Formats: sequence, C-alpha cells, structure tokens
Amino acid sequence: MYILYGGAFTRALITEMVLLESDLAYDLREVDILKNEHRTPEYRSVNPAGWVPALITPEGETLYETPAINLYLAERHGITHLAPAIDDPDRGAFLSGLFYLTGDVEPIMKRYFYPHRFVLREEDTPSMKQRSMEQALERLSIIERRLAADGPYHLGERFSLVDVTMAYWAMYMESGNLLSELPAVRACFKLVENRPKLQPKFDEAEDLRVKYAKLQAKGAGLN
Ligand SMILES: N[C@@H](CCC(=O)N[C@@H](CS)C(=O)NCC(=O)O)C(=O)O
Repeated sequence: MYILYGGAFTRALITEMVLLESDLAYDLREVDILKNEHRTPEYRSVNPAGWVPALITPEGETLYETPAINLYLAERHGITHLAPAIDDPDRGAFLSGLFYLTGDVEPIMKRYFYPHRFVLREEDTPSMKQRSMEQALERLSIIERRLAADGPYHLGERFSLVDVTMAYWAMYMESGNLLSELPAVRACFKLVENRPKLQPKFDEAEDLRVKYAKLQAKGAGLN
C-alpha cells in the first residue's frame, strides 16, 4: 500500500485526489504544518527538503514533488483518464498545462501564502501578498482565455490531472472571492469539485479552511 505524508492546507490534497480518482489504497500520515511538523528531524528523514507531500511506494521508495508523485501514480497504474499516455495526441498539451501550473503559478502562490519569507522588512509583507495575488491572477488569465475558448477542461472535453491541480488553488481563491474575473477557471474548478470521488475531499478542505480562518483571527498562522 502507498503511504502518503500529507495533511491540512497542503497540496498533498492533490495527490489524495489522484489516489481517490484512481481507486488506489493509501495510508495517510498527517503532517501538521501549522505545528511545524514538516521541519522535525522525523519528517526530514522522510523528505529532507521539508515539504509536504511525500509518498512512499509499496516497494519502500520515497517520492517527493507533487506533480512528479502524481504523474508517477497515473503512469505506473495506467490511469490514462488523468494523464494521457506518451503516444496520446493530448500528451503535449497535458504536460504544458501541468508544468505551467506547477512551475509558474505555484511559486507565486507560495509568495502569497508565505509573504513574510520573501521580504527584508516586515512592513513589506502586505504589499508582497497583494502583488503576488495580482501576479497569480495575471498568470491565471492565460488559462482563463484557453478554457473560455477550448474548455471546459484544459484538454477540452477531457478531464485530467491538470484540472485537479488547478482546482486545488482555485478552491482557495474561490473562498477569497478571487475568481470573479476568471469565470472559465471557476467553471472548470466547479466541474472538478463536483466529481463524486473528489467532492468529500473538497468539503473537508472547506471545513478546515473555516477552522484555519478562526485560528488566524486569534493570531495563529503559517510561519
Ligand atoms: N515543490 C513542492 C512544494 C511543496 C510545498 O511547498 N508544500 C507546502 C504545502 S502545500 C509545504 O510543505 N509548506 C510548508 C512550508 O513551506 O514551510 C511540491 O510541489 O511538492
């Protein structure tokens, strides 16, 4: 069985969704990033980079980097409805969409969620956060145009891992009312959110988000 190191507010949720969509059994080991459990020696012995998620394969190999884990799972188990096979005509568009999100958009999201890490002076934190969201919206507007023209999914009528990856970030943006200018992104997110195997995970994430907002109001936060 797979072991997934994941937990609340982490993109391990994307990997969980891949596992669920693919009917693959897994054991979830919770890593609480609000308690800095990802920085403990125990967790660093799993993933020295200290990022969540990490996946242990049934053979005992440790994998890291979310898109790599997700591609590995889809390809190893032949889940071509999530990741078109290498000889599939949709493969190029699939890889482009996935790498655009994970290589371009996600680092901007990191600056949005952890703005204090990217400034020299504490007083610059709010402007870093604001600028990051402006940049994220600009980068997502490229996806918006593609989805509006050729959607509803990144691959037209065909759902894939690219949509699940985007839906994870869209979920947080939707709860902050940040998708109003991106109706096609929002529509794609809603289609993913309503998939029967994934809906419970989105509901769970929304409950956690509400709890986190309450904690934040009391001064807690990502550090
Ligand atoms: N490039 C890595 C990034 C992983 C990552 O940043 N994970 C976040 C949770 S979504 C994390 O571990 N955050 C803790 C921190 O930044 O201290 C991946 O795609 O897996």
